[in-house]
Amino acid sequence: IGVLTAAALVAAAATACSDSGSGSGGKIRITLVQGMAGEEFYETMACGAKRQAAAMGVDLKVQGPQKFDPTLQTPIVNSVVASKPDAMLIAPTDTKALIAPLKQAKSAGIKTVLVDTVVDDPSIGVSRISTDNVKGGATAATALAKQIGDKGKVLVISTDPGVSTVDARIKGFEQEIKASHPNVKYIGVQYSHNDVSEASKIVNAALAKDPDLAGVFATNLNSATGAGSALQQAGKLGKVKMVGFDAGPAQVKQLQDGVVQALVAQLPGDIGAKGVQQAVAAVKKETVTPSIPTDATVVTKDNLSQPDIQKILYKA
Ligand code: T6T
Repeated sequence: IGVLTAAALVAAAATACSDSGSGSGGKIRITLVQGMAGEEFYETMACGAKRQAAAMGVDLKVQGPQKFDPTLQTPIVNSVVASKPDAMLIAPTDTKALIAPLKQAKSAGIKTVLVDTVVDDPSIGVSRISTDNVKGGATAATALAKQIGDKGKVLVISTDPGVSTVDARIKGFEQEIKASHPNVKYIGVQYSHNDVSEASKIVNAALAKDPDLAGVFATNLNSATGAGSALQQAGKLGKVKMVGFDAGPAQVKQLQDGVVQALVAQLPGDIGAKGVQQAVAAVKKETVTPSIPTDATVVTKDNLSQPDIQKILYKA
């Protein structure tokens, strides 16, 4: 069995991110509903899920809204429910708005695994797989405090309230600053609606209001892209330090260019792969793990070239 499994994994790796969704013929059918299509975190997650699905002989489809928006994600969930897969992996875009559609999925007998984000209803999701985002936010706070010499004003740029992951990162960040960095002043969070140019505008306005701003924590990819470009355009590189969550190609470039000093990289590919494993276990009525934490790693200019770090950077 060991030899067969290894061979299957090699074959799966060779298929990289190709779809395993053709001709289901008796296979277990799973759909992954991303938080947003075409975004590096969720595309890397899809890659991990596809590889695992190929290795397990599962039929996997991937869908996602064009924006990280519950009003766009809900109709996708409804149509997935109508297509009656055996299981669904989903990153819900809002802790409340997605409860009703996911209850429909449950009533239809579809096993649901929450990947990355969650909803405010513990009865939803046979398994929940994500980074420990509170801890990740605290890690970001420690890294930013170090960069600013443990003193000065810090601002957080997030997406929208009601997104479980980024809310948890803000919580962890705030708790850590308050608990261990008395000379760092947390001046609050502002929301960009996950829009790059909105994140830029917020940082520009913050620089005008607080010219002595010392640091910025950007809680996800688009927040970091926008915040970083505002700092760059304002000529604040090196003066205002930044830590970002996630490690897409734009963030890695920002790190190389000195726009951002540290990234907290998640393991979206692992989240996707583990999601498929849990979904298959649920469908087969095998043991399911209700909660699976995945790792987060701090990436800096100093460790960027290490092979173990290169391996975890998100795919373009
Ligand atoms: O940070 C990830 C994800 O964990 C979060 O839930 C939403 O934003 C990202 O997809 C990155 O943009």
